[in-house]
Amino acid sequence: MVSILALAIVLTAPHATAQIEIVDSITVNFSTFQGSGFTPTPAAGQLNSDDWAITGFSTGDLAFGGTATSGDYARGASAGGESLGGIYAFDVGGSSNNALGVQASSTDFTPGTITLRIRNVSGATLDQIHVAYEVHEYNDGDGSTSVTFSHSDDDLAYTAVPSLDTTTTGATGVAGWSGAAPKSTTISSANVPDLGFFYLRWSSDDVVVAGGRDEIALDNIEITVTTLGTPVPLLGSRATTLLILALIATGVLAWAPFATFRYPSAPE
Ligand SMILES: [Ca+2]
Ligand SMILES: [Ca+2]
Ligand SMILES: [Ca+2]
Repeated sequence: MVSILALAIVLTAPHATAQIEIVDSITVNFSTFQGSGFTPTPAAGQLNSDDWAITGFSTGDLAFGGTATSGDYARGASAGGESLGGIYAFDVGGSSNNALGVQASSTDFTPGTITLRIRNVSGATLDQIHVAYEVHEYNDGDGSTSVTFSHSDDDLAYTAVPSLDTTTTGATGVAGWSGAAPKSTTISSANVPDLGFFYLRWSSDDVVVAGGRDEIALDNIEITVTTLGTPVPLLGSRATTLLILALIATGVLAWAPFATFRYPSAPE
């Protein structure tokens, strides 16, 4: 179905940046990520640094819009079972099911953060933001690692969501990926103005240091937002308005009192 609101947004939203634009539901599944680094103009296998900022690696921090295409930031694609610290495109199972993954080390990501920046171009103020994601673990070391979530509207003050905290298994188990641990939360009263940013952050650190660190990976990040405010007015003649209302009533068109983000930049 066609969303009238989505159409209005497509027609009116500014497109000044390569960042997340608004149309409909989004799932970031890293299907084309190959662990080849981060730039604001990503090539195949890279992620867009306009969307991602990372701290905690010995190579140095990655700010939004920065470039990091070597060392810790570009460990490539892997099935897991690594020990060299850095960011990988881990195949966590299924058919080429890559995820955004980290192998931590004593100097990498202990602690560290991965932050995803989204931009509201809905034309309205965001009310609720629903976030769902998967945490995967590869328990190839006796250590255990935390993965926690927080969010911010200014990239300075972050609000933790302790109910989403997770920790990888301690004693080494059977080699392989654990399967997804699904997490989700709804951020109420987000109050992000039109053209404002919002930040989703995953943090990690050692919980137990013993005989090697597990790999962790994020996948299938779903973001859905609800906007406050006035519906988009129906434009045109009375006849046109009545036609649109009729199409809505019959289900041909959907009046969407919400809007969601998508990624326009293909590498994600
Ligand atoms: Ca994936
Ligand atoms: Ca472990
Ligand atoms: Ca490992």
